[in-house]
Amino acid sequence: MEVITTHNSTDFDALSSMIAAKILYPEAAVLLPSRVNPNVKAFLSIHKDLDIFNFFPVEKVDGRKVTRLVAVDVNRWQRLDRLKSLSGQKGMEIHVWDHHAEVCDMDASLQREERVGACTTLLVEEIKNRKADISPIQSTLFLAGIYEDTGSLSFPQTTARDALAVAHLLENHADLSVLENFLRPSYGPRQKDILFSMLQDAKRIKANGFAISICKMEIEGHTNGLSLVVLMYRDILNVDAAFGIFTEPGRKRTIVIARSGVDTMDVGKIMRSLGGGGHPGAASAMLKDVNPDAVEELVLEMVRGNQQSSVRVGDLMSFPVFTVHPDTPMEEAASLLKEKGISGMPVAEDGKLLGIISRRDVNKLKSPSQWKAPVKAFMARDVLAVDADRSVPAASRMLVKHDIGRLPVIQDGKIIGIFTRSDAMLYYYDLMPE
Ligand SMILES: [Mn+2]
Repeated sequence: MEVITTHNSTDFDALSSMIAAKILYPEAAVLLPSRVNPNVKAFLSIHKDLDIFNFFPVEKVDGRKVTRLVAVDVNRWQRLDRLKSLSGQKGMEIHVWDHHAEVCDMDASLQREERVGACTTLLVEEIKNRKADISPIQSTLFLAGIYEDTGSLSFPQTTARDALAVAHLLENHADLSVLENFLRPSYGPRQKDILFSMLQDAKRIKANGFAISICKMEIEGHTNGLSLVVLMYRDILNVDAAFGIFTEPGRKRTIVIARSGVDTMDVGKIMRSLGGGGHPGAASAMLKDVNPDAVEELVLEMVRGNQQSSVRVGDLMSFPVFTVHPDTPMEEAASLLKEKGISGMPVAEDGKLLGIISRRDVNKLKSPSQWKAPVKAFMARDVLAVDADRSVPAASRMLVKHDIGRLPVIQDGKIIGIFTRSDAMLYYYDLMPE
């Protein structure tokens, strides 16, 4: 048995990716997750009599008989509904079609993961390559998938490929007026109440150069359309990013919804570190048994620290820094270099950087009198240094440009640390200390 499935909380891109995958894998059974977004549910309730929406009941799937799993718009086991048990299954082939930034944890033999605006785009491209037919209703659904994930081709992650896929769907008679009715997610009195009470105690916070707002709220029971509410909240407050932390007391669940309007703040990354997922501009996470205050702290911490572009040299430098006084005799400096196993060290007086003395300078010494002479006679005086507030990429560029291994770090005219190549590596490989 072959199966096609997608992520829980199924949106239009996920649904349309499954229906498109069915064209590519005609023998496969399509499994609809149990949680489906409200607009998708509304669409399905009207179209369910159509053959293409003939879903196979998940509970009737005998896991041991699944020979191939086709996962679309998802690449992590934890986001699948009721199929996690398939994860260790021997002899089962996995195909992944996805456009998320998460690292795939499914052991796939075919992996089509590309950074396009919608997963549907990848499948429509393949359908087009194979010259397979698409009915008007399929075209309409696929268009809904691409439009939903790209904000009708307006979100920053939209690519030319999404637009070309849209063109192909319009040629195949996708119906724009049908979309009109289903793409607008539900915003009703309940959503309005939530939005208004969020606005009542709304706070703008400056963090890491971003204006953000985090709103904590208790809500009774499951509520649809919270992502739209957070989006509207962000728009009204006019902040770079907004986070809604909604706790359902009875169900002991906390849902965190994040919306960012600037490409320098990747909320997908932040939500992934909370165990959720999403895109740079729109993401969410579901947490159990957590204190909302702690979640708020965590989000704030990540906004402050996890955004690479804003890590400062002062955050990564090595310190305290070992310096020598300008009057130190060269022989003493030489043995210090040897003892510490370093190739150079800053020369400073009262914290003020005067120069750098290196092994190269030591190697130039000839007469015994030179060994007794002070460091200041031999040190290099034109020393490059970096301000503690500079960004790490800027400091790294200095290391590369001048082909040097270390830069003294200066704050208020005093040397406070040293920024080395290995500090730079730490940053680029995302090995930031927790
Ligand atoms: Mn998607």
